[in-house]
Amino acid sequence: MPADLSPIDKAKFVAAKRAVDLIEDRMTVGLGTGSTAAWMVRCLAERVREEGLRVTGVPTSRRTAELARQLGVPITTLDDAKWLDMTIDGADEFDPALNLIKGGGAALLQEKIVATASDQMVVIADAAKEVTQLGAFPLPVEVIPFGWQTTKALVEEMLVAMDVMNRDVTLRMNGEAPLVTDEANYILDLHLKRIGNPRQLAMVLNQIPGVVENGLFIDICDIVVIGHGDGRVVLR
Ligand code: ABF
Repeated sequence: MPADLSPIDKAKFVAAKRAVDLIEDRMTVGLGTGSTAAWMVRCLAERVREEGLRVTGVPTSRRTAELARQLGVPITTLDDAKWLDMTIDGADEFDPALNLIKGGGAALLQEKIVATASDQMVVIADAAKEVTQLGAFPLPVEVIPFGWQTTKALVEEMLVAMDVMNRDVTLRMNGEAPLVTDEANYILDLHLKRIGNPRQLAMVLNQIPGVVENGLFIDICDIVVIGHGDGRVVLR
């Protein structure tokens, strides 16, 4: 374990390392995005270097692809891989049913496609990501830039129709301009505080014209590897 890690980084590192230990030789593995996933790529690179592990990674963002290249993890595209043995990725929140909120890193679209195209999804998270009910973290929704303000208004109308109490919706910015995702889309963040029915909300959101995908991962995650600041790891 790297020296002088803060408790939060130690939690992320031990979760990432434990998940990487699940990877078997010749696997094709989805490589998630975010700081916890970055620890996973580093641990995977060490197994490739030290053990000669034969693995092919499918990155879920340009920044993960760049990190994997820098560290010598072989990568390919989802189109070439077609199906994966496993995806290891971070999350912003997970609930007792292992439903997730993802997208804080603005990579939710490729993350959800890659995770869905995997036999198994393993989430790696520090303990603070565990919640009893999703929603405290603003729910990211990826929308096309064309008519985004209309799309935002339709999302707000839908929230009213669903009797959602807190329904503040914001366009995610990158400085003075809207943040643009790897797929050249925008992100709306829904500040809902709590989500009573994640499954229903996920379905309804994706019916709205202009919405590409949302950050609710329902029935996709198989295992959560939870890291603690004291170095403990718990699997859910
Ligand atoms: C990514 O990991 C995003 O979906 C999620 O928002 C993020 C969590 O980031 P971190 O690991 O840095 O807390 O997969």
